[in-house]
Amino acid sequence: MSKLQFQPRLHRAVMTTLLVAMGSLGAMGAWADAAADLPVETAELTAPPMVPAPIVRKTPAKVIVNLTTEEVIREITPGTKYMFWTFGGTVPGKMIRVRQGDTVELHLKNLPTSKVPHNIDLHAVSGPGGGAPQTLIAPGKDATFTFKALNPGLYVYHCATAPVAMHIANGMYGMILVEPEAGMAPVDKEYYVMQGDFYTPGAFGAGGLQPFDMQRSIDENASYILFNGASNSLTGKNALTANVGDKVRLYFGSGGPNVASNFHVIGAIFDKVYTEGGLKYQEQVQTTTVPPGGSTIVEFVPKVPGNLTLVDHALSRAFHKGAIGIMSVSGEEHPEIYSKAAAAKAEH
Ligand SMILES: [Cu+2]
Repeated sequence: MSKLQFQPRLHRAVMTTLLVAMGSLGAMGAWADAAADLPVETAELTAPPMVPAPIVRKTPAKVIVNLTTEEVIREITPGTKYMFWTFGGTVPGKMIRVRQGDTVELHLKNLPTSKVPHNIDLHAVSGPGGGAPQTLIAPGKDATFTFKALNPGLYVYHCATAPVAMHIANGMYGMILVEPEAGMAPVDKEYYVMQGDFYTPGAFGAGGLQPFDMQRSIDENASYILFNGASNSLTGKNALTANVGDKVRLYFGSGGPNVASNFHVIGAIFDKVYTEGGLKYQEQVQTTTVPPGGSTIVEFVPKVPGNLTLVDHALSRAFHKGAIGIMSVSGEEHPEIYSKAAAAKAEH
């Protein structure tokens, strides 16, 4: 009788062994069943510097992400054009926001106007290639794969088609934010910025339509180092905006392919830096390093009105290769914090 009592457990053990033996097929079947019960929603994707709205859901969902790969000619700096390869037509590509525990069904379509195949490797994926093998598609084709967003954090995604460094150098990167289950603290302003290095035969601002220069990429001798794919993407009418006292959060990534960023905002101190895009933060930071294929989340509060300046603090990059952006801050003066009057008095 005692043996009979053990039978159900034995049965479960055999079943478990069978499932393991069946490998990914069995596991995927069970997972697909579980995912089938989830509510389905389509992800809001945003072009930089905008960020998808925070997730208010408290439970997992199946999230459909529709991305395209597009090859577009656009100004890299006023007067000079470049053939960018993109996710969704922008550099960086569209930002994705999901919640830890979500099942993501990613649809990638390579537009018929493309000249070459593309795919996607998302660093938020646990699995070989991050989705790249499943999504390698010729122009005019599409592909789908599914992954579970197991780990919270801010993750880079990029094209992983050979030559990979060339696809990335042409602008094929973006970011996916996986919010922790508990959500993220609300802030007043969120922006999406990525740094990337670009390689052309002509020097910065040489004019015309500049092609990709493979040798300069191999030599890591960038002609342009840019925020959001153009020297003026965050300046003039494109400047970021905030008000005095706003809690500002920047989702900042480095697409590379080769150059790490030394990210700094002139005129502000980061209250928090979620180092390398993870969950732990450092406080009171002036400059943070972001490796290619890595990210950071920084938070700060502008204290007085005026322009804050985003730079790679390897400053030749900011002032000679384009890695510069502006955040225009509006609001009341606070002379007890920063006094312009003191300078004016000194002149008298
Ligand atoms: Cu590509």
